[in-house]
Amino acid sequence: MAGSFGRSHRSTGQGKKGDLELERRIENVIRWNAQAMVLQAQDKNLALGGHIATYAACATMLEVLFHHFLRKRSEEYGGDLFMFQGHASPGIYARAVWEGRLDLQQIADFRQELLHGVSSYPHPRRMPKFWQAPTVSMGLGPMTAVYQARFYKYLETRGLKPKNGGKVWHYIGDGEIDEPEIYGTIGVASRENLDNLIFVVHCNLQRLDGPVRGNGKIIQEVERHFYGASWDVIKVVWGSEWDELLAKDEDGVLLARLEQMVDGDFQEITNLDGAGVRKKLVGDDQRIAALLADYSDDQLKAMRRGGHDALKVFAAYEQAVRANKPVAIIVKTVKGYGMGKAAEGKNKAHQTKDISADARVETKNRYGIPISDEDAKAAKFWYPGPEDPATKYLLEHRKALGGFLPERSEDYPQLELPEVSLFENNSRAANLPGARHFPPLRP
Ligand SMILES: Cc1ncc(C[n+]2csc(CCOP(=O)(O)OP(=O)(O)O)c2C)c(N)n1
Ligand SMILES: [Mg+2]
Repeated sequence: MAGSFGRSHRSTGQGKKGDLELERRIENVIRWNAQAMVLQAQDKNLALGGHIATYAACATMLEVLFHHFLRKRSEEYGGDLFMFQGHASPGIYARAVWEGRLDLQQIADFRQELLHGVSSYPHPRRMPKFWQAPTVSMGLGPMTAVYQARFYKYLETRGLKPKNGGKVWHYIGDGEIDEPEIYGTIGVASRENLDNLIFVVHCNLQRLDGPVRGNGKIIQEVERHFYGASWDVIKVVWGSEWDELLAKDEDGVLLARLEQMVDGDFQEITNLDGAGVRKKLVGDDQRIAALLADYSDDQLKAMRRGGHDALKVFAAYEQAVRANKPVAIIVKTVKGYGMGKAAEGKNKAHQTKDISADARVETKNRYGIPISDEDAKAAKFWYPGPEDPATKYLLEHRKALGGFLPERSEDYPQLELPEVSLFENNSRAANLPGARHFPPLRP
């Protein structure tokens, strides 16, 4: 779908219009290089591991954020904090190379830090000028995000930070959402009215070793938890292709069928061909058959989930940044989206770290990467040059949002710490009658 869309950052006059075609091209280039990074590490037979399927599923979500929403700190703006599923790091690195912030050798040595390669996950200690916040230990990131958003408010209400905005964006997997720290802390966010906090719950229906629910519906469950905790909830379930079809469904028969289907059914649908999808949707209800009659099998197969549609994702973010409460955006995707038959929607997608030579060539062609088949088999990186419209678009959009992110700055007011002697046992209270004296702590 071509056309332009976009926001004008009404509050600041920043931000640029979107071009769907160019954004798709940019995303494909980043997808290719992210995958190549993991495959090159894999091809060295060093048992380095790495993840392809997670970034493949959330690439569109992240790209819409980078092109249109994630704003860097400036004189006028408090700055956004970017926290995400750390095992999707290859996509962030692949973008940073294009932006000229990392070099090719650093990603060629992904996870080989003794060779100065980039770290596996967001480690601010390992890459102190790059990563803003650590994530990956599942559950700890979201909890930290709640308290970080609260801390920004704390600073603002005490006049220590100007009230000039700044959002905490945190992406959370649907497997991760089961970690008890998350539902244990989201109440803090609504109680403290943290309108600077956005959670994007990435529901690809799979965790490390299989379905998240299978016999239930994770998106409904997550929605109930966040509504119950008084958050705003926005769901991004279907791609634009479904709009017309669902509008025609005046009796709600198709909707009822979709509601009935559990996550295991949706996993199955991802693995069926177009005729199979039709059969599964229709069941024995001829009213649904009639609704689908105008759609070819190929069309049915190509109907996307919401998280793979930049327009739907954009619309959700646009609403979220205007909310006056914490917001959870629940986004449905397919794990391993775009990786082809080897991994897309397969229960083993998370563990897919290698891809056959033929599949590499097939992916390269599908993403429109102009390299030879031989280079594709060797998982070579490829980026457009500086004069390419895609490069210009990517850089201009970041410029309009204040600069590159993630980027960690050491430019902040330093607090002078008191001497350790302050804690010696010589306070007035310690000398009062009746005070208990403890032996000094051993170092
Ligand atoms: C506390 C903890 N336990 C286990 C892991 C290992 N681990 C990394 S990713 C992952 C599965 C993540 O599934 P999900 O949150 O659904 O993310 P997806 O990759 O599907 O987007 C696990 C178990 C971890 N990082 N942290
Ligand atoms: Mg998942």
